Amino acid sequence: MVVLDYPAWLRIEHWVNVLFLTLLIRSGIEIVATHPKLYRGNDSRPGTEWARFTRKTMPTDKLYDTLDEEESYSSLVSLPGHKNLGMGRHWHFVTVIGWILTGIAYYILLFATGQWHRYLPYSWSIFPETWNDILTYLSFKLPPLLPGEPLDAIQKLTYAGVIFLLAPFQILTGAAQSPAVEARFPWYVRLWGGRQSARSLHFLGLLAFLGFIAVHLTMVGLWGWPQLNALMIFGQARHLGWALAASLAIVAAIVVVHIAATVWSLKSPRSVQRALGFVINHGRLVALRPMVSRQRYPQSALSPEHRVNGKPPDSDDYKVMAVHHFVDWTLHVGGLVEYPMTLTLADLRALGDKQTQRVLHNCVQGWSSVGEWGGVPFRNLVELVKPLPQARHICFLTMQDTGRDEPSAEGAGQFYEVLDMSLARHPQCLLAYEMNGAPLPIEHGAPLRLRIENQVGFKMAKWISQIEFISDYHAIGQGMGGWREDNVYYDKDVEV
Ligand SMILES: Nc1nc2c(c(=O)[nH]1)N[C@H]1C(S)=C(S)[C@@H](COP(=O)(O)O)O[C@H]1N2
Ligand SMILES: [Mo]
Repeated sequence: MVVLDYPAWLRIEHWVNVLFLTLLIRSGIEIVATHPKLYRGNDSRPGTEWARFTRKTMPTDKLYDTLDEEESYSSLVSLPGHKNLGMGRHWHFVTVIGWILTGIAYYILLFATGQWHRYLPYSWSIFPETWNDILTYLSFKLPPLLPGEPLDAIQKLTYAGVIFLLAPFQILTGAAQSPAVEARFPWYVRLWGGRQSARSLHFLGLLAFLGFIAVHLTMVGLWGWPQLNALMIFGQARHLGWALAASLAIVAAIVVVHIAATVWSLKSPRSVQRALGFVINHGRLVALRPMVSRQRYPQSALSPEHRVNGKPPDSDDYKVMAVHHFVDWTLHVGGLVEYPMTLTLADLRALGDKQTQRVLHNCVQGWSSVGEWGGVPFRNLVELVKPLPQARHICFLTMQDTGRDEPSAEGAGQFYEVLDMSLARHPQCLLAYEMNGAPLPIEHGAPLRLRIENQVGFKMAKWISQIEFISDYHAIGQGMGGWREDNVYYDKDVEV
């Protein structure tokens, strides 16, 4: 029989977990704040949310976009707080990489050392015992520990639930929100009841973790804080004073990490974006880039109202073109190509091989809609213009001047996004001029927008007027690979 003591690795894992979980919770709240509404299914139709964490009401008489719905939360609850989705995502993803790695180490050690006996019940009698324990706690008494074990029945079941169910549940519902995973395995999203159901469940998982932490701390208080604390510091219930000092020092260190992460993110978001982005993007390119979109949602899945993000060009040039159904509009395709060209909408249609795709759209903010897009497969255009070997990225330039068109946005200048060449030949990389069987509406990017279905929405530039094949993007804008990367510190490779 294994001795269920507190080996050093278990104690270290415990405190590391406190750090990671608290970082995940705060950064997770930052992500929720950007679209503080929860829905079921795949769709985020305004008014269908089952929960909301905002008092804002949206106008019904004019176009608003989902950025207008964003909430600003305090740094006390969110990392870093104050409408910083880009930073929240960086912290969430970098922490989750650490959390998963320590989790794997924890599982291995648990089973290698026999410590799993601590959590896995030996007999069905644990359930009636758990019920008795609940009654005992309710009468303000402490129930008996399981014979020869450090925990009572309900504690054992709760820890088992958190370690073997809740933690994997959060990872699985998190993965179900990755556009690359959704695009490659649509059945996996269905398994959770849809993209928004997965997001809602992920949020409920957060609440479960908060509940667990509250009960855990209460229990430690009830059963004897000094002794249990010493077990988690020294592995034995002695040197209680030193143990207290040590645990206070650890908690202080964790608080310092939180404060440092918050201040760093608020003061110098660009350097956080570069440093954490380096780690995250490498992980992503390995794990998620190979996932190619294969979505074919049925007609019946189409969202009755596809949400909008970004405000259309507010220039007379654009408006005049819109009146004439964009017959005057031209698309310039050039840069590092053998055959630069200028195409009209009619030319694009005449390219033939029109493709339609019914797909799930994921906004980085968390909302989603299902739409049908029709247009030219991007690879057809690639074959036509023949990129030179030096071409490594594609820059999509738009007619949107954000300073003029979206004055409330942080940042100004022409909206552009850069895509890696590796995505250019994806079967569902599309230059769309139609939506749901009709010409592309203005708010969705008329006359032409990009669809790249394994990525997050903001990569899919709307109102395109120019496409450039380039070797390097660092000289464009602020050099981060897109307008949103430049101005709101989003991550560049967004398979998640
Ligand atoms: N030019 C331009 N393209 C853009 C945006 C924008 O603000 N400007 N917003 C992006 C974001 S954040 C999303 S989620 C999608 C939204 O597409 P939709 O409005 O058709 O749903 O467009 C993307 N393309
Ligand atoms: Mo978005």
